[in-house]
Amino acid sequence: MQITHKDRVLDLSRPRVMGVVNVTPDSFSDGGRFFKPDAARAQVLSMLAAGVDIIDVGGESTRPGAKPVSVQQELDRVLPVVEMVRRETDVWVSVDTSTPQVMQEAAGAGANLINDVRALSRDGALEVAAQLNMPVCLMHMQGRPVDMQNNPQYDDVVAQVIGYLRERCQDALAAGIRSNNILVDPGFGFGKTLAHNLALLRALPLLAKLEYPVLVGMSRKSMLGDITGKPVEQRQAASVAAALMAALRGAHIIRVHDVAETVDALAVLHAIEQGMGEE
Ligand code: 7PJ
Repeated sequence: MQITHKDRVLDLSRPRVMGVVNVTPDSFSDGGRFFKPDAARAQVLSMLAAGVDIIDVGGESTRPGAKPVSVQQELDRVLPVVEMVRRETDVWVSVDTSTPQVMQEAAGAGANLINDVRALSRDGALEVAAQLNMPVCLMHMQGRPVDMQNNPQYDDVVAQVIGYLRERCQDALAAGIRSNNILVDPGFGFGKTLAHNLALLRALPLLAKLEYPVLVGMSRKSMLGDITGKPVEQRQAASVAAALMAALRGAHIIRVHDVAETVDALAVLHAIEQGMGEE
């Protein structure tokens, strides 16, 4: 499996690491540390040195209760970072947005992938993504960020999440998005209890049967706090464990904050599975 954009190819025959660069003042796990362009730049360069495969730039916080952001604000946050990464590196750049205008302008600034937690549900998003002809990640969310964690309920979380993603993939194809440009994501923590998240993690092999690359993001999320009892700044080990378990169950791209630790863990997994150091 692979994804391509223009002359870039990302081989997904082994799990790849997407590094989170939040350009928001209120994102829960970074607390806005990377809002300043210089800080974002340092963050990107250190992720690159650690072996990151994709840099994910986001200008809207989707944390429960986060303030809505205007299109102009999102552009002002995201574009300088996309431009900087493109100017200084050759790495894949993803833009974490649901806003068609941001998709379009980020693509113009050199982004290679659209990562939409709303699965291209905003007006015009499907059309813009189709016209840009770039890879798009379609994520499942129940409810909206403001209220999604108020008592989320499912009859069968696995069937409903996979069913939703299958429908969004069909809508994307109908809008003219090419099948080899589609990725899917169960949306850990987006309108889900711990039990829902764990059921989805166990069921990743079923999601992989849709035959689209699977992206997952559990890094530092409250599901890991629920399990370990630890605050967000002490969830690195739990995040790495979750990344490995997702990789073992067929995830192709793992979205993380702690790139160096995740790259090492995946290297160990790869060595075990491929054999390494044998005569
Ligand atoms: C995800 C994301 C995720 C994808 C965020 C956070 C919240 N994009 N953007 N999947 N989460 N595709 O990083 O904790 O799980 S923002």
